[in-house]
Formats: sequence, structure tokens, C-alpha cells
Amino acid sequence: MAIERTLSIIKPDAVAKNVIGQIESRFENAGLKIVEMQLKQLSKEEAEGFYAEHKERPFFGDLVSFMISGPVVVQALEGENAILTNRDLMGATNPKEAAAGTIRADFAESIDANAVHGSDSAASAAREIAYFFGK
Ligand code: IDP
Repeated sequence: MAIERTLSIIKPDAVAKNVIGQIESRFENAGLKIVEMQLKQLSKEEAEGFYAEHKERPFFGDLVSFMISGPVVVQALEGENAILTNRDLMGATNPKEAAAGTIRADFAESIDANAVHGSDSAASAAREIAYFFGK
């Protein structure tokens, strides 16, 4: 398996719940290393640009408002098969459908406040890491 990097965001709901450490422990226990990390308040423009692929979706406005409702942790995780490993740890987009023991099952309330983001492909990971951290 290849060593990959993926972009992870701990979203405002999880930061507000004070579970940053618990979520990071799951990444660390799965062998993922935090190689870039920043606690930051996204601007509206940053959140819109990050989610540009969803701009025609009906939930886009609510998604952007949610992502700027408080600070987030933006980070790059590195490890074997990091993209899929992170997606498996996160669980399904809708926490009601997320498998038991996943981050979203344990910490998320709803499909729009769902605790974490993780890149869904190698191309997305490269674009998203560059978006926040440059090359
Ligand atoms: P993902 O975060 O699991 O990759 P995407 O389909 O890429 O899911 O959607 C991006 C984000 O947009 C989701 O994490 C969620 O916060 C939000 N979202 C997706 N679908 C809906 C919806 O039907 N209603 C409200 N928010 C949604």
C-alpha cells in the first residue's frame, strides 16, 4: 500500500463539543500522522472556495454558513492508504447511517453538522491540501 496524504477538517460542531483530542486519537491509533495542522476561523470566501464543487446543490448556503459558524481544525494526515483509512474512520456522510464506532456515529448530530471532512480521492486530497497549505 502506498503512503498517502489526505485533507481532514474537524468541523465547528466537533470543535464546539470539545472533542478535538478524541478525534485526533482515532487518527493516531489508526497509524495516521498529523503532518500539517491549523486551528482557524474560515472566511466565507474560503469555505465557498473549498466546497465549490457543491455550489449548485440546494444545501450549499447552509453548508457554508455552518463551516464559518466557529473555528475548525484543518489538517493533513499521512499514512498507508490515508484517504480510505480516514473515510473509514469518519463513517457515512449522514451520521444516522454511519457504522457504529465511527467518528460521525459517535460525535455528529446531523447530515449538515457531521463533525469531520475527509478527502474522497487522491485528486481531491492534492487539491484540498494545496488549497489550505500550498504545495
Ligand atoms: P462527505 O463530507 O461525506 O464527503 P459530500 O457529499 O462531499 O459528503 O458533502 C459535503 C458536505 O455537505 C457533507 O459533509 C455535509 O456536511 C453536507 N451535505 C451533504 N449532503 C447534504 C444534504 O443532503 N443536506 C445537508 N448537508 C449536506
